[in-house]
Amino acid sequence: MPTRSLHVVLIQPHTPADGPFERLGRSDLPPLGLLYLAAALERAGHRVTVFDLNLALRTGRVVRRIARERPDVVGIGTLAPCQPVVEDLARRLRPVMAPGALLIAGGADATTRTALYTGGGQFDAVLVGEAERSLVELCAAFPRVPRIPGVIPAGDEDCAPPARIVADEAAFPARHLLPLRRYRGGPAYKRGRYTASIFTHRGCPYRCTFCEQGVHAGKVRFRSAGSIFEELQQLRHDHGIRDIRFIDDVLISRRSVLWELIELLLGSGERFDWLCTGRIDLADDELLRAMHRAGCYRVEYGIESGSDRILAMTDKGFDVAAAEAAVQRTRAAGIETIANFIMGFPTETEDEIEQTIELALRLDAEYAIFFPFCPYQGAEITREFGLRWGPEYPAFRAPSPHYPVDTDRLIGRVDQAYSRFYFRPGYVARRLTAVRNGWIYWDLGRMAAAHAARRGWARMAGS
Ligand code: B12
Ligand code: SF4
Repeated sequence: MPTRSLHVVLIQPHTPADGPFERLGRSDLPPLGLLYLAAALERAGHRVTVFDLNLALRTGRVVRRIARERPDVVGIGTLAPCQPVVEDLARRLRPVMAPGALLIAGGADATTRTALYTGGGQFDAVLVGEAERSLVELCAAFPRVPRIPGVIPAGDEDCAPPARIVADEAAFPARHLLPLRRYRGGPAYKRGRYTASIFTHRGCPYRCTFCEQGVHAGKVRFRSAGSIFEELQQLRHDHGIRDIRFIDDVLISRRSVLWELIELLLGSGERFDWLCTGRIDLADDELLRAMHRAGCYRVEYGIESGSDRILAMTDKGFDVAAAEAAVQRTRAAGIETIANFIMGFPTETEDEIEQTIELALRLDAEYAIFFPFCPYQGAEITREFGLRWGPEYPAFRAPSPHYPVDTDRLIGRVDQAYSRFYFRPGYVARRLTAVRNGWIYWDLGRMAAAHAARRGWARMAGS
C-alpha cells in the first residue's frame, strides 16, 4: 500500500475530426492503455478518474471538474494527431490545478516525439513506454518526481528505458471507470449493438517499415490463453458484452496461444462473437475454419497496397497474389474480411494508388478501410526518406520531394476510394441483406449522409 492514497485523473485527448468514413477504421473504443494504468493504480490503492474526450465530452467540463476536485496527479495520453489538443489541454489545466499537483504526459507520441513534451515546460514529468510500473512508482514518491526508468522529470531530456510488462502480470483494464456502453464501435468492427476491445500481447514480432513501435518495442510478450479467456468471461459477466474485438496486431501470429484459446472457447460452451487481425501469410485453411467454429466472424488484414513494388517497400512479406488468395481462403472458411489499405507512401505514384483502389474492388471484402500514409516519427520509412509530420492534422504530411502525390490530392483520393468501394450498388445490396442488425444500418446510414454532406456528391462521383 502507498504511504498516501492519491487521486489520479487520466485523460485521453480526442482525435481532431476527420471524415466520417474514416470512422469505419477509427471506430470508437475505450482507451485500453489508460485503463491498464488505472488498474495498476487502483491495485496500489489510489483513486482514479478517467476522462475520454472522444466521448463528446467537452474539454471545458473536464477542466471545471479538475478545478473543483483538485486531484494530486493529472496524466494526459498522447497520439501524434492529438498533439495540438494535448498542448491546449495542458495550458488550460495548469492554472486550475492545486499547487504541488503533478501534470504528466505519456503514451505513443510522448514516447517517440519526446522533446515536444519535455521541451515546452508544460509537464512536470513525461513517462515513456509502458507505464504501469513507472506511474505507480511516481505516485509512491509524490510530490517528488523520482529519477527512475521510464520517467523524465521536467528539465531533463532522457531517462533509462522503463520496465517491460510481462503481459500476464498486468491487471485487467479498469473498464468500470468508463461508460462502456457509450462506445459504439464502427460498423466494420461489431456484430451486435455493443462491443468490447481486448489486447493479448505486448510488443510485435514484425517490422513493417511504416509502423511505429515506440511504446511496445522489443521482445513480444504474449498473454496466456487462460488469462485472455478469463478476461472474456469477465466482460460477459460484469458488462454483459460478448461481441469482442481483439485489437492487437498479431494474435494470429502466436498460433499456440490462438489454438489454445479456440479450444477453451469451444470447450466452455460459452458463445462469443469475435473479430481479430490476421496475417496474410499465416491464415491457413485449418486455422481459419477452427476460428470460425469458435465464433470468429470477421478478420482484419493489413493488405496495405495493390502494388507489389510498394508492398516490397513495407517489408510485409507477401505480394498482391498472396493477399487475394488469403481473402478467398477466409471467405471459404465462412469468415468476413476487413481489408486495410494505406495510400500515399513516399515515391507512390497516382497509378499505384489506383492499383490499390482496384485491388480493393477486386477483393470485394465486406469492409475496406483506406488510410492516408502518415510519417510516424518512429517508423523506418520515415527515417529512410527524412519525412516530417506537418503542423496540423490532417495536414500531417509536411511537403516532401518524395511524395509524388501531394497531401490535398491524397485526401481526395482516399475519399474517392471510400466512395468507389462503398457506393457500388451490388455492394450496398449485399450488405443490406447480410447485415441483420438495425443499429448497424443506422450507423452506416449516418456515415453515408455525413460523407455526402461533407464532400458533395459531385466530388464523390469524380474520377
Ligand atoms: C488498438 C489501437 C487502436 C484502436 C483503439 C484505440 C484505443 N482507444 O484504445 C483504434 C482502431 C480505435 C485506434 C485508433 C487510432 N490509432 Co491506434 N492503435 C491501436 C494499437 C494497435 C493498440 C493500442 C493499445 O491498446 N495498446 C495496449 C496498451 C496497453 O498500450 P498503450 O495504449 O500504448 O498504453 C501504454 C503506454 O502507451 C502508456 N500510456 C498510454 N497512455 C498514457 C497516458 C499517460 C498519462 C501515461 C503516463 C502513460 C500512458 O502506458 C500504457 C500502458 O502500458 C496501437 C499499436 C500498438 N501495438 O500499441 C495503435 C496506435 C496506438 N494507434 C495509432 C494511431 C495513430 C491511431 C489513430 C490516430 C489513427 C487515426 N488516424 O485515426 C487513432 C486515434 C484514436 C484515438 N483517439 O484513440 C498509432 C500511434 C502513433 C503515434 N505516434 O501517435 C499506433 C502506435 C499504431 C502505429 N504503430 O502507428 N487505434
Ligand atoms: S503494422 Fe502491425 S504487424 Fe506490422 S510491425 Fe506494426 S504492429 Fe507489427
